[in-house]
Amino acid sequence: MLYPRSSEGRQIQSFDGIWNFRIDDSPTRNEGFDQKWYSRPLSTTGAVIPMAVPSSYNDVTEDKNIRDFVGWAWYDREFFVTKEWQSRRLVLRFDSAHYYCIVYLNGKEAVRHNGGHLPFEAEVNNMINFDGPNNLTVALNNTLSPTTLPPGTISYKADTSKYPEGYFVQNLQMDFFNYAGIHRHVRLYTTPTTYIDDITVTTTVDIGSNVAYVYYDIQIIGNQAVGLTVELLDREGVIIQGAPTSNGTLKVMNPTLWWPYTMNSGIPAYLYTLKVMLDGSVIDVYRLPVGIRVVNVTSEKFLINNTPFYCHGVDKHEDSDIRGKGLDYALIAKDFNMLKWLGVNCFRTSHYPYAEEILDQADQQGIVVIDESPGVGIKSFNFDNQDLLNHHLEVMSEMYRRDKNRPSVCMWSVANEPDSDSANSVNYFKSVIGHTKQLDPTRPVSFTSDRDYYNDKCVQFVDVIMINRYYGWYSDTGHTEVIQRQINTNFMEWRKLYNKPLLVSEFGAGTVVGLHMQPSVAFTEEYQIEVLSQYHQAFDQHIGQFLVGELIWNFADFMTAQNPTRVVGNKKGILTRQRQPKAAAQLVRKRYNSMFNSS
Ligand code: BDP
Repeated sequence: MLYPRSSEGRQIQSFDGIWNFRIDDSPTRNEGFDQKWYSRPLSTTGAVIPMAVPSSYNDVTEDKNIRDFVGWAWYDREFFVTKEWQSRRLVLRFDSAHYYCIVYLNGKEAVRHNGGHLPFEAEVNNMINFDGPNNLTVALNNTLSPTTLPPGTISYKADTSKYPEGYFVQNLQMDFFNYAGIHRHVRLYTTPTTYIDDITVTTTVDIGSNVAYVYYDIQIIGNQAVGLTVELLDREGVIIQGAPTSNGTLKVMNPTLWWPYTMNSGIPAYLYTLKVMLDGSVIDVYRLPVGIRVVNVTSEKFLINNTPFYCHGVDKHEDSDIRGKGLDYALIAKDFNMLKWLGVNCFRTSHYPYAEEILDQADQQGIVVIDESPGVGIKSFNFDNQDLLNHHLEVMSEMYRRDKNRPSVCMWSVANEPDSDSANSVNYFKSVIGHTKQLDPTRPVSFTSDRDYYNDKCVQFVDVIMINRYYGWYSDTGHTEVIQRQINTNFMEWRKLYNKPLLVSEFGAGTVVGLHMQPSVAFTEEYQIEVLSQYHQAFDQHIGQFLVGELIWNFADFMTAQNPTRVVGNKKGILTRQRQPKAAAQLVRKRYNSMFNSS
């Protein structure tokens, strides 16, 4: 699915702004559908409040019922469309809405989508009113169930001596707040009626002879007889290569490769543009950024353009004050500034695919991305659920379709910490990893395991072993002196069984900013420094061998559900939730900046 970009043939209208909003907390929790709230302005159905789009709705108001709401939330707004667009194809696109979403336009269903982190769109020409206002209504349900990703359950509390009638709680199987809302942009965009529907680009590089090949495949919908031209432009807009066919190979002599910004091997993050034109540019034009690079994995190394890449990275979350998981350009810019300040060259989109605007920055700034699906917290009781597996396969297809052309995306992670030691996990992961490899033979595939070398049954399917380890935190709390020994032992044991590179995809310690103690105690800034230093010393013994990276849990503090082990959220950030450094950030900054050019 192509990201909406304006061009000579395409225009965009944004629906970002303040919408009307209400939750359906009626006794049936279904009043909205029973009374057809979508058939009239939401403000005529009862009290509405202003709500920002994009944003999570949870932290925008002072109302606990809204913050903790589980069920259907409703949004609507009015918009107009110029008559000049009458002859164009009109597409309504949601970049993401969490979780299950039904969209109505002027009272009729336009599209529905299952899944909280990926875009969906619909052609809406027949539904638009060009002679007056249009009403756009969204019904959004954030309930996590055994067939959602992440999965969750609802427990009904039947004992009326303890709980009121109909009382229920949502049990999350993941460690982050289940923020809900229209999280990313909503847009109406135009294309011509014969249009470029999809572009797939892969690249290979022959380093020895300094030649690259750009393979492209273009889907056109409409008049297939239309003339098509493809041009590859360099950064200055100079045409490097061209072709008149919808699929083929462009040979690039002396290519400028896409490199992570820390690799001293050329211009960082160089992007070409693939310009696709239908009938000259009279009908449709689309410009796709293209980075020429190749990713390979050997038994010991993670190679970008045949050069070993060591990931000095962090795990992240889409999370901040007030807006929750809502897209915010200031936050994106700040996060990338802090990533660069820390010297980070890689992050994992823990635990769901991030906004396209975030990946744009990774492409443009040369930061490697491990693109993770929302398959977090899959338990043994989930694996036999065929509907969940089908949904997971569908989500991988949607992720691939959205992110396949991004040079920054160098590996797929299909899940985080599943019960990969249970017997029924094997078929599940064989299927999900197999499906992902079939979609994309050009990138390695993995998942993060918190199980061990002796009981994990699914690491056999991955290209790079990713392990999450909390020595000195969840085990031997307070004992940083055992971390190096435990890491070394564990590494060697994985190595004995598998001849694959290893990446530590999580390690860290909870730290409340401003808490100090000498000697250190868990949750103080001193303790976080001690924990990270011990891991660093252990890692240093294996860099250059089979260890291909380290990802600190976490870039910044983030919100979770309320829980006695969480102090207003998870505090393992090396930055606060407001992106200010804790003391450990200085340690990481020093280490990561000293690793430049060697990775
Ligand atoms: C890991 C999870 C991550 C948690 C982290 C923690 O992958 O989502 O936030 O532990 O407990 O197991 O801090």
